[in-house]
Amino acid sequence: MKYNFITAQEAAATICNGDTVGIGGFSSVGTPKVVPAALAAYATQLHQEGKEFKIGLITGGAAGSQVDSALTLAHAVSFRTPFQSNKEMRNAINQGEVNYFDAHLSMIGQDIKYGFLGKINVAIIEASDITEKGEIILSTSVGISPTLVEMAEKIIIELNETHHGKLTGMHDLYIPKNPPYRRAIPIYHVNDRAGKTSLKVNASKVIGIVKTCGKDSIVSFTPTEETTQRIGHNVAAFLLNEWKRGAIPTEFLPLQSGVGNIANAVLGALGEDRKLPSLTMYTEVIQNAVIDLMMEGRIRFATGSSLTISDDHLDTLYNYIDAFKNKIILRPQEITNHPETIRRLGIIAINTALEADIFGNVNSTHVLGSKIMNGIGGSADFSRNAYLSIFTTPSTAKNGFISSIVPQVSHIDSTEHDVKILVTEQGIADLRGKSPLQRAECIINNCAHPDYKELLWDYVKLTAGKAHTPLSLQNAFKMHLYFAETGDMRNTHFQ
Ligand code: 0RQ
Repeated sequence: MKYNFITAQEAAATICNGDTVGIGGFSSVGTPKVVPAALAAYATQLHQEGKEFKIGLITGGAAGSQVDSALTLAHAVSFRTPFQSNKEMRNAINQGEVNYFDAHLSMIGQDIKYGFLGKINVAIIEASDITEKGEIILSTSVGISPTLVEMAEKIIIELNETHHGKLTGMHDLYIPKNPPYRRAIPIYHVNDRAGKTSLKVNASKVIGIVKTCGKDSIVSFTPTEETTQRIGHNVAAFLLNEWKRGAIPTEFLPLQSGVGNIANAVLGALGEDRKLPSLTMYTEVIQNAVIDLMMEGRIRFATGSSLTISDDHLDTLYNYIDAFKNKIILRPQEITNHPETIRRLGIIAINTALEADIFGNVNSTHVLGSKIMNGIGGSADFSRNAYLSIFTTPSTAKNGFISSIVPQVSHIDSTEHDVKILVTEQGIADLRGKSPLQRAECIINNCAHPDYKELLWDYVKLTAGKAHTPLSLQNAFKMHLYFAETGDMRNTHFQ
């Protein structure tokens, strides 16, 4: 081993006020465990001494509370990108303390390499092993770690001994060159490999290695509720029908699914359906349901940027690690989410909306158009380029006081041009080949909650037949305004 061992505190003290720090990991796994906490403590100490200390924080995706909560509570973050799903960070962003820019996850590594985000002063990366040659074997995720290691001026490695010897061979680290030297990405099937299994490091940049042994501590999702299950079954029924009528090839196409209960329910329902062939996944996040379905032989291969699985599922994976190494590849998010591979492989993308409008525009990120929830994540990387782009949402939120189907979304992440299918627990709206008015009719009939159907029809009638898109500028956000004023969208009156 050619690097020095140092403590987390020693590592943190090498980071300076104003530095841009890139932290490895993705979807809260494979993220450094102890240096971010030491950095938060270091920031607090400097603040107590009356010194300024804030960093710019770039990650692959969600980073976990040991990064976002700790650094936010220490008031140590000036800007944040590209994704977070953390209560403290969300509050700090919405209160204006942290400048956040929400970005497509396929593009953040590329933006760093193009120099769009300035210098990366420090990269903090979790490794499961270091090879004889000093190369890094990443741990439970890849994210943007290869790019951070290449571009950062200084590198801190957390060596997580929990994963020692287990994950070697599971990664495929290919990063496209910058234009004009970029070539086609040589991935034609979900299980193709294009790069190396370990990450070469410029040893002179390595500050040192900090030893850790913590697991990622991902909580299992709550058992699925009835609404979630109905959404899952609606998606499965739709896909089964598409497959039966030949609109999806006999061997099926690779799936991408978002994170959370709905994604788990969709996968569960698809896996249960024995009429379908066994499935493959080309996705961002491999979660518990994928491991369960692999054990049952219902998923034959999965590629993603992270193993976002709970401890018991990680134990299962490690118990059968040789078998799983033939069934899983972890790749950089630039590749899992790349438009080229998504379109070439014909991905069926399933993502979640906060709200959708009657034309099929989707808001995944902003409550009432202004308060950030998480971020766009990879949802639009996939929805824009997928073979079939499906968005799911419960038809109502907040005990029915909010309709998730509205006249006009208050913020747009995926546009009507990219959203092909909308699914709620009420039903399925197939938007392909439909005009705006036909979309409105289909979405209200099939997806809106019965409490809101009449209201949405009232809105459509205001301008239907008078323009290409039945939109009333005076009334487009009335449902949002009535919710903000009265706490119930059902009180809305259009004029
Ligand atoms: O509020 O937390 O106070 O209970 O929003 O909603 O129903 O729990 O749904 O956890 O699946 O998150 C779109 C945010 C959905 C997520 C989003 C309130 C609701 C609740 C959360 P509470 P649910 P989920 C690739 C895929 C973007 C990134 C992405 C997301 C809270 O899926 O971040 O797709 N997607 N990544 O009550 C006001 C509405 C609301 C609403 C729900 N219309 N108005 N509040 N809520 N609808 C993977 C990665 O990129 C990593």
